[in-house]
Amino acid sequence: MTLAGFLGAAYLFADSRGPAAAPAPASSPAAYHSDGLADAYDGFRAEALVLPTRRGPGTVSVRVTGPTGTATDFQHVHTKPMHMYVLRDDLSGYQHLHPAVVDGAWTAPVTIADGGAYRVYLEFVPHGRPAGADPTVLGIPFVIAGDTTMVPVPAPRAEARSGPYTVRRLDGTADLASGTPTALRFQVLRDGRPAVLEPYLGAYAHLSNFEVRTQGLRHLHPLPANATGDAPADGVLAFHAAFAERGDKRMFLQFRAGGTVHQVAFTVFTT
Ligand SMILES: [Cu+2]
Repeated sequence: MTLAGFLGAAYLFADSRGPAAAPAPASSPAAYHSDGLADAYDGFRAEALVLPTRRGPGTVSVRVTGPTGTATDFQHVHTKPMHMYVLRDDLSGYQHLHPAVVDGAWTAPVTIADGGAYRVYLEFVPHGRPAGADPTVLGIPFVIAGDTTMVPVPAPRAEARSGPYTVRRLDGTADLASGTPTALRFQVLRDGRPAVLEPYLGAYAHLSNFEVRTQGLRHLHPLPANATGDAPADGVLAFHAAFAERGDKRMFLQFRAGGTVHQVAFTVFTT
């Protein structure tokens, strides 16, 4: 399905706050964005060789083919040629993996804790695209049989915690406007003071944003904290955000501090 087709279809569904009022903004012809809801996009196709089938330790192995055949190398973005995510359809169980190429397929160990319907997302920027271009995101669903404890998507909250760190969304639980570029800012605190952030995968923060209704992925680009590339002294991580769709988003934010990678999640509604 094309992106335009997908967006049009998505508007047929009601969300928790009633029908959508405005059409989606037209996507730029220069954008390469895709959302992981299809296994093929823009000449690239993902074919699963191995997917988890039961709870516990398993393997994901996916072959990607492109215009010139099997694709085993991409531009390095945040120091990696491929970013892989695993998520259940209730937006729980988020995992961020970095697969290695084994026998021509992107392969990573993964542990699945509970039954249910999952999706693996493959995010990459093919060679030849301009620097900073949007990634291609392909996705493949898989099912883990057995009991499933569904987790409701949490309501918007202004704070989340990981270990000794508190992350505050600086505009609290405010709704955002879809179709309007904006900035999302989070401040990482420890004992009430700005945390000392450490680079992780070549940046100070990584944020994956999923549409709750569809599970479509959009990786948000961090805004530079300052001209020097030093860690932000105020502990603030800022992201450029421009959402096409109305509805709840679930955002997974990763940062590194105290020698450990931390992960928190926020729910944000866009009107
Ligand atoms: Cu990654």
